[in-house]
Amino acid sequence: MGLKEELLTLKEEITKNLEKASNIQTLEEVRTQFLGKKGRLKHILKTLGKLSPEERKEIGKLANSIKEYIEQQIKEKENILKNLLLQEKLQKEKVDITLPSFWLDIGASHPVISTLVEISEIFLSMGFSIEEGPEIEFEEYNFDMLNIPKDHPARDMQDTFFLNNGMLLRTHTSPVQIRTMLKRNPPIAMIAPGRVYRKDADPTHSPMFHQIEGLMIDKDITFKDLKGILKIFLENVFGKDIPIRFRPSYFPFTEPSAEVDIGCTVCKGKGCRVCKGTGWLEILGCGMVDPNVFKAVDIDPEEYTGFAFGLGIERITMLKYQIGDIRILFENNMNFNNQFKGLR
Ligand code: FA5
Repeated sequence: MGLKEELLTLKEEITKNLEKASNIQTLEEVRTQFLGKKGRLKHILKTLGKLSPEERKEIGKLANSIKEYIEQQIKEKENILKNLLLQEKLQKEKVDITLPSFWLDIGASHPVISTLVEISEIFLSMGFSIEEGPEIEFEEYNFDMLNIPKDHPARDMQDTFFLNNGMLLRTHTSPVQIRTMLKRNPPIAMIAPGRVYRKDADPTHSPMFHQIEGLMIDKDITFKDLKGILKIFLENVFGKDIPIRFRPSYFPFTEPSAEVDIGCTVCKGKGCRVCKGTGWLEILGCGMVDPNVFKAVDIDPEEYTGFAFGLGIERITMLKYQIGDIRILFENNMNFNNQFKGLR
């Protein structure tokens, strides 16, 4: 057989083999078998040297066109096979979007946090800003500058966790009053929500709880402003008809001081176990900023007046949802927590 016939047979053979190739692997085999370094075409071309120049030209041309043709065929087949493979993969990985999905448990805010956010939003809407202070606090800010000097009996009102370095876990959010007044000049209208700590543990007292502090200072702030702001706040949380009363009290950092009670949310004022038969529930402490506190932060008490208040968030949460024991708020019992899903 002459070289020309050999080439044409080779072309035919390859075409047949290509038709048969059913996957990328066999296609690769065909490629190396015919076009590779040791392939059949290379082998034939090696014998070209024995031919006359005219023949060599003609056969060379033919060999080249066959090579191009084969390469073209392999490429096309490769595309077809790759496409088939892709179709197969798509088919295998088909997602049935009509299948019912598994249930994703969506989280929710803890009731104490939703109360904290709710209260903060009420004060934000009245133009108060939010301030923050550290939970590890200087004794000076937690007590001294709030007009509670060392050895003053008022220090015993709040059983304190002291740290080895002389600092303490803040017993209330009132030191944020001091921090804010040191940082900014009046007028001031701020609230400070946060965690506080006391050596205290019973059904209504927890060693860690949350408070919100409030402070408003300007040139003509009076007790009337305090009453008005607290009334708006309490009506927003407990409803328009909630009875509110101010009872004289004592805090070293306010003068005069008051405690605010609301009509018992459980018995509606008739008297029950929760309000200990009085029909009233204590909800927060407040008063006009004591001139001694102003002096400690270098604000002139002749020029400025102000009010402050502090409330326990757990207490309000318990009254809002009629929870009898504070400890359940911190037990992470999902049966309890799940009842508050979707509240906010
Ligand atoms: C204070 O802490 C004052 N700093 C509040 C204040 C601020 C008065 C500004 C005047 C001006 P008192 O110790 O009463 O006050 O605490 C305030 C509220 O925190 C209480 O009404 C109560 O709701 C809550 N509370 C106190 N101790 C605990 C506790 N151990 N667990 C949960 N809540 C508590």
